[in-house]
Amino acid sequence: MSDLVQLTKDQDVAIITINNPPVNALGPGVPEGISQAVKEVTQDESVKAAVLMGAGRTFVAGADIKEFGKITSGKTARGAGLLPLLRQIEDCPKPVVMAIHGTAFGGGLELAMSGHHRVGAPDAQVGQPEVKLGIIPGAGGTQRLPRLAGVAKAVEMCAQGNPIPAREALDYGILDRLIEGDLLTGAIAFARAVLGKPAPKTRERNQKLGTPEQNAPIFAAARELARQKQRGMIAPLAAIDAVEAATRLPFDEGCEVERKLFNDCLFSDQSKAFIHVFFGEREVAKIPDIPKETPIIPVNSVAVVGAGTMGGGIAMVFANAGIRVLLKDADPPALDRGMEVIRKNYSSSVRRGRFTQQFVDERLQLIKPVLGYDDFDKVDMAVEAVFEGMQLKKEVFGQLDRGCRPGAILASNTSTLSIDEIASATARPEAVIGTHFFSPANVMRLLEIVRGKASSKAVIATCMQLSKKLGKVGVLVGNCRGFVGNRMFGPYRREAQFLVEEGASIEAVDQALYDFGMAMGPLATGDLAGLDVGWRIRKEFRHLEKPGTRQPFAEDRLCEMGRYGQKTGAGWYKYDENRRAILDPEVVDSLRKWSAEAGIPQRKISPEEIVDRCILALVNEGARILEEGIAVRAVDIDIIYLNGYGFPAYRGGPMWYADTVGLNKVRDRISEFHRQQGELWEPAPLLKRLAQEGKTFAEYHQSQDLTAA
Ligand code: T1G
Repeated sequence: MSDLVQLTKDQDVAIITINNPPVNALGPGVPEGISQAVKEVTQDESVKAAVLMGAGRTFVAGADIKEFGKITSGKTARGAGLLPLLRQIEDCPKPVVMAIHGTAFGGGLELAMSGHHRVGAPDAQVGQPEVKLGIIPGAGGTQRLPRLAGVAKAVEMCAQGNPIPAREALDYGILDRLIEGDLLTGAIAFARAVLGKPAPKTRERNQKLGTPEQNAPIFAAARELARQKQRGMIAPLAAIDAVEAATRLPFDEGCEVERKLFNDCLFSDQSKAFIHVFFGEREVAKIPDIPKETPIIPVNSVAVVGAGTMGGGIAMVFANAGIRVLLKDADPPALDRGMEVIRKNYSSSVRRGRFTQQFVDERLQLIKPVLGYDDFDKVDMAVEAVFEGMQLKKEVFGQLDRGCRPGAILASNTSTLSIDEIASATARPEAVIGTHFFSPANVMRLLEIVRGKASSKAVIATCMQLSKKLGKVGVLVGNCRGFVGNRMFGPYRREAQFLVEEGASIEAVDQALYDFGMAMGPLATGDLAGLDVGWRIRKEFRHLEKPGTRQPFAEDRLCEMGRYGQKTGAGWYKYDENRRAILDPEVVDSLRKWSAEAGIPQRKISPEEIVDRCILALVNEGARILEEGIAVRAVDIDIIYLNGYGFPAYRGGPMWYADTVGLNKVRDRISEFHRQQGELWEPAPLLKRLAQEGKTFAEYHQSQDLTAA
């Protein structure tokens, strides 16, 4: 037996144990080991039944995702896949009981469903998350799951890709029993209890497949939901087609339909992008010059300075992670308002079923409103979240320097200002770091962790690890104006304004980017965030603008009219009481007038140009950020844009998208804009170099570390 799969016995029950850490993925050698073990179980007359389980922390969490790249690049042929193995298990003349703990996901659940029975630990989960990788179950999952759980549950699990807990799996018939206590002991007892009884083959269990009349509305609703919630994605619709085939065709033919749909998805750009994102979200946690064994500073209590929208949201983030919070505001009414907003947010989470009332009550207990810095000497970390002005931030950091104990982490939630300048207000710059949360802080997953020149490795490592505990995707970025996300968002929104000033309609600009896959168009996004935010920053940095360089004027004008966006009921659009955007003729007329006054020739602009001007503006700035070492890798920029800016995951992020288009084409298109629009479109040197060398952003790893920025 291979060391990946062990075969032992407990008297007349064989135990097949898969041991492929960390998640028992079905990588090379594992299916072969299982097959060999099942063969020996079949031939060994002293064996009456078998239990199959995973060693370590989980049952099988799926096929080995690393293998897909080898298949799509042609390095390895896909072959027959897991189907023959699953058929061998199902046809075993002795009952095979699957014992599930941890996460039986993807191929793991498909393996489990080929068994005759399934038992699970109460905290186990099962799922077919393949659509989150841009593929569908490829080993009979879309054919066996409806036979065990019924069509509606199967199509939901395969199309949406969310796991379900063991209790629900039991209710739907995916599990036959929950095992309290030792799983293996319980599974062996279960195996003995079914000896002599019929061993059901899942592929022959057709009772739950329903009739075409019953199923038609289920598939129609699933397709409609996929079109809305998974807009632009091909895998969810393919998964629905595969489950539908299970209700219409014999098992083997259904598997053939699944196999073709799986292959179509596997070789799609979308799947390559999703797999890039899967590994990317884990890659960003690895910082080249911060060793894994860097000591972590314990963070069990935090002080948040500023009880506004961001401060309140940040206080909730820490409380939700079970960390005690002092929420400080100098102004009693502001502090009361802040606490009121927190209570309202929590109660709406209870109403939506996201949290239980008990969870919320416990979290509220963790948040203590205070007016001063008195107890700051007891906290492990302070997070400043006051108004975005350097003077005020430096005053606060002076207070933190005096009030916090030695060794405490001093973090700023600034979205654009210099961490180094903020740190200069303290005598401990090594303790200062940026923790840029995205609004609403208690919802958005992205956390930009901004490294100052002096930020210590322990402070950086602690914040990177803390982000996972806070349920955030933490990405380390260098210290420059706007860091990574906002620095790139500037040119993106600048181009959107230019396009409107040149004659594109407001709705055409937003629609083009929405159709590209962005969660929201760039102009509507400005209305959501508040046009005054950018207006204030432009005024603060006006003196840095290069004379003679074209600057957008539309949003400044809208702000001068008091049109800040949703917060004032009007910005680019006007908003009804449900915050629904309505085109405003007043703005359309004003734009025409302003553009005429500015002497900007009006022209018809295609959706393709709109997308290229906005998206390639992101890419060009991203290339500069990469070359300056402000981002560690291209994938870091991608992860920032997927988790903080609504970039479509099925395109992998702006840098991955550019690689998919091809850097030669990207360089040529940017050069074209450079000729038309002037120096703002100067192609980034790194882009030109990689295009010249036939390389991709994904391959690029700069030599210098982040502190060089
Ligand atoms: N293949 C390869 N590596 C994997 C992996 C997988 N399926 N799952 C996890 N890893 C690596 C991961 O990259 C990380 O590596 C380490 O394991 C720990 O993971 C045939 C075709 C199981 C819930 O989509 O959801 O089956 O960074 O940090 O937070 O029809 O991993 O340490 O070097 O995420 O405790 C379907 C994907 C595959 C499950 C554990 N299965 N994995 O979460 O740890 S397609 C999935 C997860 C398929 C079939 C189809 C999570 C987890 P490193 P981690 P975690």
